[in-house]
Amino acid sequence: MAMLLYEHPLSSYAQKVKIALREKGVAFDLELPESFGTGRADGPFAAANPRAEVPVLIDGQTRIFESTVIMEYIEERWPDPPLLPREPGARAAARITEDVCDTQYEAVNWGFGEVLWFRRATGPLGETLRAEAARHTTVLQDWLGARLGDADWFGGAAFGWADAAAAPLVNRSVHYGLGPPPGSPLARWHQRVRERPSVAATFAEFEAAAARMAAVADLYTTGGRRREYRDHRLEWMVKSGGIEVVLAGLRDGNIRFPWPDAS
Ligand SMILES: N[C@@H](CCC(=O)N[C@@H](CS)C(=O)NCC(=O)O)C(=O)O
Repeated sequence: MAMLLYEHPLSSYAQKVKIALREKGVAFDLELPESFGTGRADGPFAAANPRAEVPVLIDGQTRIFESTVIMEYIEERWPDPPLLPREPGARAAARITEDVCDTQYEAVNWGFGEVLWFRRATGPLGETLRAEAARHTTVLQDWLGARLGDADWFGGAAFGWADAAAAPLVNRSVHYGLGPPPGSPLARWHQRVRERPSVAATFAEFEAAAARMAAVADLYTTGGRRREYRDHRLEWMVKSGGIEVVLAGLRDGNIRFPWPDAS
């Protein structure tokens, strides 16, 4: 039986995992959980991940959540072709790039989406949050660009772990009009990475879902679903001046905090 990946095509964490599976040539089915975005504790998705977050990988009896843990599992279960380099220092460097992408960078993209797609803030506050996201994006892209240097890939000569982790983040910035300066090493890397079949397929799913976003965005602000405010995302919203957004979401009942929930 093929493996199942619970995912959302817009999730950078899910995209990272799909790129890894496709690089390995492993077959898998995709499913957007019916309860996604509700935090509901019923159904097979929540049974596999009490945090009710995607991605979740189901491989027979093995059920794994947390995208980095899933990446480790994929690398260990299908070692060829390897995504992590061999040398310990290079492996650590790849993991650091992934960690910053998963935490600080993802939070900035998420915050921009809260304003653009979910209209959590309009007027001056909306402008402030967009400006902060743009400023932080530049800082993070400069950091990534310095790590890339003149190499083709983050690990040097071969595509690998850090490329899979960074691709969804930089691509989303490009989608938002916040891409790296044209002609810069990071912009050239983005051109290169999007050509890889594993990445091209994953980005095509992202684009299709992004085009549908305007139609479904209201679900998240009318209380039909409760968007999760967690960790670096919540921190980004507060430090960027958006505590009002958090308070409004709590008042209107359309945000939630991570499991175990207060309610
Ligand atoms: N640390 C987790 C984060 C996963 C995560 O936050 N996923 C988001 C989608 S990008 C999610 O499922 N959120 C659930 C919700 O908003 O209800 C990982 O790396 O897998």
